[in-house]
Amino acid sequence: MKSGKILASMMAATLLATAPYAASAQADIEPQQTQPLAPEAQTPTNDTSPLVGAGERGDAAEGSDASGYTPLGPEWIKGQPEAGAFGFQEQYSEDGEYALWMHNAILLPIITIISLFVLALLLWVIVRYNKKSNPTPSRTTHNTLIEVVWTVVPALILLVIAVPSIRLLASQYETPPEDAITVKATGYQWYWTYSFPDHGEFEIISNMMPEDEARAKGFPAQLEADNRLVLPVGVPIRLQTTAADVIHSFAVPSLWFKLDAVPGRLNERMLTIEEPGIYYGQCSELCGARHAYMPIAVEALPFEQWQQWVLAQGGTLGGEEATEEDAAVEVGPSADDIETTDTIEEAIDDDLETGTAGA
Ligand SMILES: [Cu+2]
Repeated sequence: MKSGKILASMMAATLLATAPYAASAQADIEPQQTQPLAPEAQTPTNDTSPLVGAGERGDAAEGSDASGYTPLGPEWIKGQPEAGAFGFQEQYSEDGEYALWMHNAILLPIITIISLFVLALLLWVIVRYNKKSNPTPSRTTHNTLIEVVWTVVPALILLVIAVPSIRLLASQYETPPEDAITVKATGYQWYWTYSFPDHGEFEIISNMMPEDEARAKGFPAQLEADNRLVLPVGVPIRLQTTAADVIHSFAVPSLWFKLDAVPGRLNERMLTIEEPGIYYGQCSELCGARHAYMPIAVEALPFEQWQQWVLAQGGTLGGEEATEEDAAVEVGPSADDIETTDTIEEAIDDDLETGTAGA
């Protein structure tokens, strides 16, 4: 009777242990092709890429004709949940690939071996040492060798897990280089805005694309956005998150990215996307009635094409230098003024007279 109970609880524990790996697939998404794209399709250019015509998604690409930016079509979808899928989505960032490797090559084998070993031990005890087959049990209480083994072996297993785990943790906290491209994602009830402070401070408002429209265009319903977050491929991105009302969370599974967006606070993580494509995510912090309807659609483009997109949105390519120069002129006396006059106060007075200060 008792052994049956133990067995039942073990089965339950095994089921619980494997449950989190089940992907949260959306029921209404058509299974998409998972095959890697043909080599010529890996780098979309205006000549060879199967791009959607500008007119087909005019809402997502205002002024696309002049700038040459056209949103990528459904054949570029790389990161999205799939119906019936099991495990992680394919990874398109260095951290993601490493984490997936760690999960598949280290964690899963260790978990499997330990589970089978404990199961075998339990079965052995149940069969060999039950009351019927072993009526007079041994009274042994200590065995030094076994005690040393069951202390040292688990410690070594933990060590084997700790090394790649700490490496991954450190890599995820790596500070972006100074020239990384800054993007600020702000969560609202219930949509996202993306602003580019180093590129003219333009802002993209990204709402969920209506489901019928998304289906008609071949995009996954409830995951596609009317305006995507367009990012460059192969360069470090400083992705910052914040929120305007309640806590949201910016999460894109296939880019191994999840960062809470907290009102009054700026969180930051580096992201480098390896391939052009479309990667879907969702708000991952319960934020209210329409929490499920504020998807994240990331479109990764080669650097030059991303620049074209920036220009199409009214942004600038000058980066920080240009904005710093502008700021210097507006805010106060320039370095030249200070050199040719005696004091800073005088320089400010000069500027006030000529109307260049405090503009
Ligand atoms: Cu949210």
